[in-house]
Parts: sequence; structure tokens; C-alpha cells
Amino acid sequence: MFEKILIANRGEIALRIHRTCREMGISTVAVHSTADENAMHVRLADESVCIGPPPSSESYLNIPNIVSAAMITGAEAIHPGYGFLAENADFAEIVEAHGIVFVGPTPNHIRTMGDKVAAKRAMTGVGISVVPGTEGVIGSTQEARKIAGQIGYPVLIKAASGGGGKGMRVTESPDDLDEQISMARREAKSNFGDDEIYLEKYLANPRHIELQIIADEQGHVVHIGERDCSLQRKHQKVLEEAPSPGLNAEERERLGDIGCNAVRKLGYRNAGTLEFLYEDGEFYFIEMNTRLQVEHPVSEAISGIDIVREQIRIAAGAPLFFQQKDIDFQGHAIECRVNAEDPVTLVPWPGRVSDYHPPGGLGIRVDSGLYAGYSVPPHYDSMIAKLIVHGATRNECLMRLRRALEEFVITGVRTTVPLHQKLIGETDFINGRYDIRWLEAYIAAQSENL
Ligand code: MV4
Repeated sequence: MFEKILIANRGEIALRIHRTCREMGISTVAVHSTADENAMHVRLADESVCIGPPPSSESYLNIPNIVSAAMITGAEAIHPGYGFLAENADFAEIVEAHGIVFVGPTPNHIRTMGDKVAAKRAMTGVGISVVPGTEGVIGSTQEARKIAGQIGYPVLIKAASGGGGKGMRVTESPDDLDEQISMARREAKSNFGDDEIYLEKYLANPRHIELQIIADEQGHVVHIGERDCSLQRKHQKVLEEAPSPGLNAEERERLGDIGCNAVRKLGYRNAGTLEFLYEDGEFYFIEMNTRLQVEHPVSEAISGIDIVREQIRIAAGAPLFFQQKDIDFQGHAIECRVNAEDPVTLVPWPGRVSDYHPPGGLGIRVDSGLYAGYSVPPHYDSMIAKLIVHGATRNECLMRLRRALEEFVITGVRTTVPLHQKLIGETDFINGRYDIRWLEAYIAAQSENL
């Protein structure tokens, strides 16, 4: 096992990874920008290295500085967390070229899944259903027109180098196709430096369901259930839950089986997530995330598995010591992302936290680097805490969540706690009746009522 790991991230996830390292007897190296000198992940780590000024491009994305920090401190492995360099195949390659272990998949798997068209092709190759559409990128407009005619309108044009919802265009009719294709190409070129696009059937009201998988170097693959991530705004997830209230037991089992089989055939290793759109009983693969995700704690809550510990064990070459049949799913979990933002306009609200009192008690987990007196810097993502609640049933989870949100005190900055308090009181949410369109419509209706 490793003796020392460098954590190439900040905020709650750096702390999250540090905690597991500690439990495993592994010492930690924190890296930080000058804006994060007083951050909790820096205080708790055994050692810390300043890697640059506040902008991420010069610090948390600075590959030479991060690799140098690992070499100087003698860290044997680097955990990238999520965001920043977590899905940068070149970074994984450079790390390994310096004799340091990258806690994650191979650079090739990261690269394939980063290319959305290649990812769809790879998944089709291992028997996973994808959204009907062009087989690869669009060659000629005539070819796109033929496919669109076959699958039926509306269709969605996506950028091959996109992802996270950027560069998508809905096209309602063949009359608009030429214009939408050229606009999508121009947008893709300026946003991603690549004008390759592809076309899919547009699904109007799907749920966003993702499957958490863990795979070892020896070819064993398990899933630890799905998460429903349909509640999003501007492609930012707001609340996630496991299991999904929209699936029945048969669908859940089918998803787990097809996901594990695919990942085994791909020779994938470490933790990963398969993202699907789910509509009318069918799962359509859209993307694979080759990293630990923000919402991983809901899967940990229902399975009792520490995903970061498994990532580290796998990176050290150890086989999984449990099989699918050993995983005992228990109850229901919900995660609320707490952002330093105005709860209505969702405008970022950095600043000094005066009081901080996180909720506690049975079934409550708070992942956060906050403390009273901490200043939320303006340079990074506005997520400052995650509240994860576990209960024996969805109803118990909801009752406990309501209580925990009431207890949560963060003053000095505006937060999205009040948004969550309102959201979890809505009948549609309580009944689990929501899809990827629901939250935007709800927030739009709220602001009209101001
Ligand atoms: C779609 C879609 C409808 N039809 N693809 C958005 C992010 C990217 N990962 C894929 N996305 C979508 N792809 C087809 N063919 C709708 C979305 C989408 C979405 C997906 C998941 C969660 C929230 C979303 C919000 C808007 C659009």
C-alpha cells in the first residue's frame, strides 16, 4: 500500500480524500493556491505545497507544479478528485511517466470517454443501447438529413468535444436543419476548438440516471447502484438521490447487469459512472465519467462502501475483496449541494462565513471545508458543503433531511439552503415525480411569483 498520497484538489473533496487516507494509515500532501492558504484541506494534511496564484489555470491546473510537488514530497500516488485535472488524459500520462501512480483509470480510457462520439461507439461495441442518431460525427448535411428523417424530429445536435450540456441545439423540423448544423459547428469551433458534431433523437422528458461502478485491475466489476440526478439547473446538479424513485426493481437490476458487463468488456479499471437518459422504461447511454463524482456519497450511504478507499486499493493493484452478491443495499439517501449563492437568483456570493453550525445526528453526513471565520474565495466553484442524509426508507430520509436543513446555520454568505428547504416540500418532489425539465420550470415559476 502507498505511504503517501498527494491530493490534487481543494475544498470538500480534498478533505474527503484526506479522511480516507488517514483511516488507511496513508499520509497526505495537500496542494493549494495562495487563495487557499487557510483552507481546511491544507490545515489537516500532513504536508502542504503552494502551487501558484489564485486562478486555477496557474495553480490547480498547473501540471508541472503539481507533479513537482509530488516529486519533492515523495508522494507515490496522486488522487485528482473531481473537476480540475481529474479527466485530463495527458495529466494521467505525465504522472505515470514520472513513476507516480494516478488514482484513476488508464489515460486511454479517460481519452476515449472524453470524446463523446468515441464513447458512444465504444459502448455500442460492448452492447449498450445509446440514443439513436448518427453513428459517428456528421459528414455531409445530406447524410444528417437522412438520419434525422429516419429517427424523426425533434433531433438534437451535439458537439463531439462538448459534454456537460454545452453546445447542444434542438432542431424541430427539416427546414431548420442546415442552419442549425452550421450554427452548431461554429459554436463548437469557438467553444472547444473542434467543429465536429453529431446528431441524436431528442428526448423531451427523460430522467438522468447514472450507475456507479468499481472495477479492479484483475477484471472484477461491481456496481453500487444508481443515482437519480435529474434535478439540475443550467447543467449544475442541485440534489441527487439513491435509489432513483423512478425505477422499479426489475429496471434497477437490468441497469446494473448491462453496466457491469459493458465495463468488464472495456477493460476499465477504478471508479466510474455510466450516465443514461431514462424514458418509458428504456436506458440510453449518453456519457461516461472517468472520475469520482460530487454525488458519490449517496452511493456510499446505501452500500456502506467507501469509494475512495476502493479507488486507492485498486490503484495499488489490490483486487476487490467483495463481489456483487456481498453488497447489501440499505435504505435511501439524498444529497443537497449547498452553494454560496443567492437562493433565488443563484448569483455567486463569496465572502466571510461568520457562524457555521452543521447539522448532526443519526443518518447525517456533511462534507465541507467550512468553519466560522473562513472566507469563501471568489475564484472557484461556489459549492461550499454537501449535506447527505440516509434513512431506512425514502420517507424517513425526507423527514430527516427536513430536520437537518432546519438545523444548518451558515451566516455571512448567502447559501442555497433555503432553496432546498422549499424544494423538498414540493408535492412533485415528495412523490418522486420529476424529470430533467422539472427544476428549471419550478425555479422559473418561483421567480415569476416574486
Ligand atoms: C440529451 C437530452 C435530450 N435528448 N440528449 C445534457 C448534458 C449532457 N450530458 C447530455 N444532456 C442532455 N442530452 C438527447 N438525445 C437532454 C439533455 C439534458 C439533460 C440531461 C441530463 C440532466 C439534465 C439535462 C438538462 C438539459 C438537457
